[in-house]
Amino acid sequence: MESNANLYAVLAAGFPADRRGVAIETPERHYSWDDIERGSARIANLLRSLADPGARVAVQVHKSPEALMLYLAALRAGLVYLPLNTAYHESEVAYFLGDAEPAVVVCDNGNLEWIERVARQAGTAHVLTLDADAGGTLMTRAADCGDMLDPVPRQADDLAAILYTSGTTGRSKGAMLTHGNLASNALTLKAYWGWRADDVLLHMLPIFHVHGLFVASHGALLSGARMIWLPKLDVDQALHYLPRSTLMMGVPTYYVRLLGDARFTRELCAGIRLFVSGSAPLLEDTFREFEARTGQRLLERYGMSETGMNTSNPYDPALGPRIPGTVGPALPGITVRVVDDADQPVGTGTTGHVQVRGPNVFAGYWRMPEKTRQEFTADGWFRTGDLGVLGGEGIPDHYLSIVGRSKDLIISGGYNVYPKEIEMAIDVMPGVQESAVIGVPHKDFGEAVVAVVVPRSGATVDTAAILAGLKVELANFKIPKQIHVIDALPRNTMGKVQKNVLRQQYGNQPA
Ligand code: MLC
Ligand code: AMP
Repeated sequence: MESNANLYAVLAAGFPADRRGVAIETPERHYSWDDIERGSARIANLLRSLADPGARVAVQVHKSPEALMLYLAALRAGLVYLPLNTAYHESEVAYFLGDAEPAVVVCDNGNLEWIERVARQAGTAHVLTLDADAGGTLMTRAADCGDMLDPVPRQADDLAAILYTSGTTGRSKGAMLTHGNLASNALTLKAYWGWRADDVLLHMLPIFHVHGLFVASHGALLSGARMIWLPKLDVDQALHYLPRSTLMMGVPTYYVRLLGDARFTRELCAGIRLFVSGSAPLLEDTFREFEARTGQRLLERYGMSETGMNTSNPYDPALGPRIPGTVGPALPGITVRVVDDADQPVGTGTTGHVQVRGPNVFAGYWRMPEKTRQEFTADGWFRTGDLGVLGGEGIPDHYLSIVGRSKDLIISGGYNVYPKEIEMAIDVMPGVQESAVIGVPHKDFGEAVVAVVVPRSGATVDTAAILAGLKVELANFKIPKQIHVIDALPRNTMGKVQKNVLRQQYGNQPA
C-alpha cells in the first residue's frame, strides 16, 4: 500500500510514544501531546463536515495553541491552509479571500462583522470564530466532533498551504506549497540543526508566516520536543523563559531587542544550544555583539515563502564555521546558484541573482500560470529576486551571502513591505502628484518605511491626512515612519525613479 504523504502523518510520526508529556506550554496552562492529537482531530472532523479535501481554509486569528491545532487540523482533513497576518485590514483581507475563494474562514470574534461581509463576497460558505483564549464557534462546534481521524490520504504534490506574498506590481501572489515541499524542508532542518526530543523551543514568532509556522513549529513537532508558546515577542517574558529553553528562533529585531536589555546575559542563556536568525539580514555588528555578550554564535539561515529554507550556516562545527554576513551553504538536497541577467552562472566572488532548485521549491503561484512561468527558468530554477554572492574573500566557495534584492522590497522587523502597494495608495490621495516609498536603515526594525511625496502643482499635501488615510487601508507595519514632501522625484535618463538617491538623501534621518 502506498504510504500517506499527508504532512500531518509525517509530523505525528515524530510525536513521543507517551502522549501524556507536555507538547505546548503557555503561561496559563500545559497541553499534552494527547491534547494536540485529539484537539486537532476534533477540529479536523468539523472541517471535513464543512469542506472537501483541496478546499481552502483562510485563518486570521491571534496566536494560541488552538490556532496551531487548527493548522494541524486543516492538514489532517486534506484542506489547504491559508494563514493571514492579524494586522491586515478589511481591504487587504478582501483581496486574499476573493483570490483564494476559501470554503471556510476562521477569524477573531472582534472582526466577525467585516470578515463576514468580505467572506460573503468571496462566496465563502462558513465563517467560524476563534479568540486568543480559545473562545468562539470553532472550538464549541469541534467539541461535539470525534477525537480520532486518520489523516486524509494526500500525495506529495497535493497542496498543503497557500502563503500570500506581496508582488512588485502591488498585487499579492499566493505561493502554493505542497505536503511534499513542507515535509522535505522539515525533515532536512531536523537533521541539519540536530533537533532532539529533549529540546525546549522558545516560540515567540507569529504563526502566519514561514518562520514561526513552518520552520519553528514543524521542527518541534517532528522531534517530539516541547514548545514554550508566547503570543509575541516580549523581552520580559523571553528573559523569564530563556533559562528553561534550549532553542530560540527570531528575526534580527528579536536579538537587537534582547541585546538592548542589560539583564540579557551569558548566564541567562547558558542552556540554549541554538539561536537561529532569519527572514531579514542580520547585521554583522549584531552577530558580534551577541557573541561578546553570550558567548554564542547566532546561526543565520536564508529562506522565503516560496521555498521554505534554502541555506543555513552549519550547526555542526564539523560541517564548517558560522560566518557572519553569510547565510551559509545550501541545505542538503537543495541547490543554489548565482547567475547573471542571462541566467548564466557567475564565478565565486561575483554578485548575481540567486536561484534555487530542490524538493522545497513551491508548486507555483495560485491561479497565476504566467507569473509562475516568469519566475522559473526554462530548466526549472526558481528566481528568488535576491542578489547574492558565493564565496568571496576569506569565505568558502559554497557559502552564500545575500547582498541585496532585485525586487523592490522593504523588510521591516521581518515583515515584507512592497513599496508599490503603498505608492498606489498615496498616489490617489488629494493633492498628490506622485510618490516613492523607500526603506531606510533602522536600528530596531532593520529597515523602516519612508514615503517621499510630490504635490500637484499649486496644491499642498497634508502629511497627517496621508498617514491617517493609509492607516485605514493598510496593516500597521506598512505605515511610513516618515513622510517627506519634495518638488520632484530624482529620475535617470530612462525616466525611472532613482530610489538609491532618495535612500542616500533620507537614510540618515532618524526614522
Ligand atoms: C510592529 N510595528 C512595526 C512592525 N511591527 N513597524 C514596522 N515594522 C514592523 N515589523 C509597529 C506597529 O505598527 C506599531 O506602531 C508599533 O510598531 C507597535 O506595534 P506592536 O505590534 O506592539 O509591535 P511589536 O510587538 O513590538 O512587534 C515588532 C516585532 C514584530 C518585530 C516583534 O513585527 C514581529 O514579530 N516580527 C516578526 C515577523 C516575522 O515573523 N517574519 C517572518 C516572515 S517569514 P503604531 O504607530 O501603530 O504604534 C520569512 C521567510 C523567512 O520572511 O526566511 O523566514
Ligand atoms: P517572504 O517573502 O516574506 O518569505 O520573505 C523572503 C525574503 O526575506 C527573501 O527573499 C529575502 O529577501 C529575505 N530573507 C530571508 N532570510 C534572510 C536572511 N537571512 N538574510 C537576508 N535576507 C533574508
